[in-house]
Amino acid sequence: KKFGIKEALSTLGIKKSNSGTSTGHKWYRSTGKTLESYSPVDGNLIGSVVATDEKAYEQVIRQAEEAYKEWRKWPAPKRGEIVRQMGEAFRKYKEPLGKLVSYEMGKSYQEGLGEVQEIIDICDFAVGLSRQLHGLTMHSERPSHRMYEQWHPIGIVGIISAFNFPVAVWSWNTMLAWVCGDVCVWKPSEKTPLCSIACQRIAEEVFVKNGVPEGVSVLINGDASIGQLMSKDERIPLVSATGSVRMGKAVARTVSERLGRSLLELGGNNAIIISENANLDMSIRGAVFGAVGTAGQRCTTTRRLIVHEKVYNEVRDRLQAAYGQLQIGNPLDPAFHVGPLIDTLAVKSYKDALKKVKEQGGTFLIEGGVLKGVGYESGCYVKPAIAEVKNEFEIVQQETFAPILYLIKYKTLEEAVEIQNGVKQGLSSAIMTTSMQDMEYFLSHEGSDCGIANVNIGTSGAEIGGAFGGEKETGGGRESGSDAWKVYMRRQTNTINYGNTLPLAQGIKFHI
Ligand code: UN1
Repeated sequence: KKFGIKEALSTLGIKKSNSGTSTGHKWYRSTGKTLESYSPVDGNLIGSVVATDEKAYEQVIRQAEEAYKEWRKWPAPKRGEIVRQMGEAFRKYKEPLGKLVSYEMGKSYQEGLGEVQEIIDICDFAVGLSRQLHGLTMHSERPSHRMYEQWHPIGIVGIISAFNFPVAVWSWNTMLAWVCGDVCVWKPSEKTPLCSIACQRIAEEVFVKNGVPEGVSVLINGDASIGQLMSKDERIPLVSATGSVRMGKAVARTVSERLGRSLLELGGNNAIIISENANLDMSIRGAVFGAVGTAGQRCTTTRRLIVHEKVYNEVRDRLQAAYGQLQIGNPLDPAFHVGPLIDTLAVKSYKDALKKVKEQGGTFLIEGGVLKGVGYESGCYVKPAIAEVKNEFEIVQQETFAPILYLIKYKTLEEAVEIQNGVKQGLSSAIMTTSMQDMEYFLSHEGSDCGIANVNIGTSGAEIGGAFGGEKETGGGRESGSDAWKVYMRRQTNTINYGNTLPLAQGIKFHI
C-alpha cells in the first residue's frame, strides 16, 4: 500500500530534485550540498533538496531587504488579507500536506493533519490580529502634551525550525510576522526539507496572485552553518529558533553578541502529576497520548509521571495494560498508534537512554527495543518504554526525544511540585485532580514553574490561541497566540507637545 504519497508529492509540486532557495516568487540556483530526504516510514528516498550556498544566501537576503521596504507600507489589514488567503490555500492543500508531513517526519497522518490545522488556525488568528496591533496611550505629566506608543515592524525575521513540527512552527512565526509588516527568512530542519518546499510553493501561489513583493517569504535550506549565517547577520534583527538547548544556546550567543533579539523555543521535560483523587481514566489516556504521540518527539511530550502513592499501583498496572494495546507501525495507516523515530541517529540516542536508565538504577515496567522485520525496514521503529526512576537520575534530567516514560512516586503535593520543577527545562506541565485545592496550588506562584500549566489535560497539544513557550532552559520565548506578536515589532513611545511653551519633564528648570 502506498497511501497516495505519489499523488500528494505531485500535487504539492515536489520533484526528485528541488532547489532549496526561494524568494516566494523565484527559485534560486545554488551549489550547496544536496540534502537527501529519506522517509523514516519505509526508508525510501523521497527526494532531494539543494542547500543554499553563501552566494544564494546573499541574493535572497538582499531581496528580503527590498521586499521589506515595500511590505511595511501595506496597511496591516491588507497584509491580513494576504494571510487570510494563506489560510484558504492551506485548507485546500491540507490533505496532501498532512500526508507529506506524516511521510517525511513519521508522525501519524492524523497528527500530520493536525499540524496543518495549526497553520490554518494561526492564519485565522493573524487575520484578526492585523486590525489589533494596539499600543497604549498615557497621560503626560506636562500640560498640553500627549503620550502614546505605537508598534512598528521590525524588519527581517529569521526562523529556524525543528523536524518534529516541520510546518506548524514556521507558520506560528511567519503569519504573525507578516501581519506585523515583517518579512521572513526560514531555515527548516535539514531532516524535513521537503515539507518546507511544499509550504513555500503554497505560499507562492498566494503571493503571485496578489502582487506581494518578492522576498516577503524567503526559504533557505541547509545545516547549522546556514543557520549560523542568519544568527550573525545584522540585517536580521530577530531570530526565532526552535530545537535543542545546545542549538538554542549557540543561536542566543551569536545573536546577543550583536545585541539582536532572539526568541527561543527549546527543550522540555514535561510532567503530569496524578493526584490521589484524579479521574484515572482521563489520566491514563492523557499520559499515554502525551508519552507516545509523535513517538515521543514533541517538545511538549510527557516524559515524567509523578503519581501519588495511594494510586501508584493502579496507575502502573493500567499503564502497563494500555501500553500492551499499542500498535506500532506505518503512521499513514490508521491501524497504528505509534510511528517511527525521525532517523537511526534518534534510535541510537533512544537505545543509549534505555541503557543509562538501567545503569543509573531504573526498573523497566515495559522494556523498550528496536523493532525488526516486515514493516520496520527503515530501522526507525522503537517500542515505547516505561521505567520507574528517581527524578535525580542524570538521564531523567535530560530530554530524550523518544517514547520513554518515567514513573515517580510522591506523598505530598508540595513534594510532587518540587519534583515537577526539579529539572532544568520549563515548558509544559499538568495536574490530574478533582481537588480544587490541589489545582489552585499547582497553578499558583508556588506551583508549576513552566510556561504551560494544565489541569485535567495532558502536557501536549496546546491550542494556538495561547502564548506557547517556556521558562529556564526552554528559553523564555513565547510564540503563537495572546500577545506573542509583540516580539515581532518594535515599540515606539511618542510624546507630542501641542502647546506653545516647552516645559521639561521632571520639573527641570532651564533658562536661556
Ligand atoms: C513542538 O513540539 O515543538 O502543544 C511544538 C503541542 C503542539 C506544539 C508542539 N501544539 O504539542
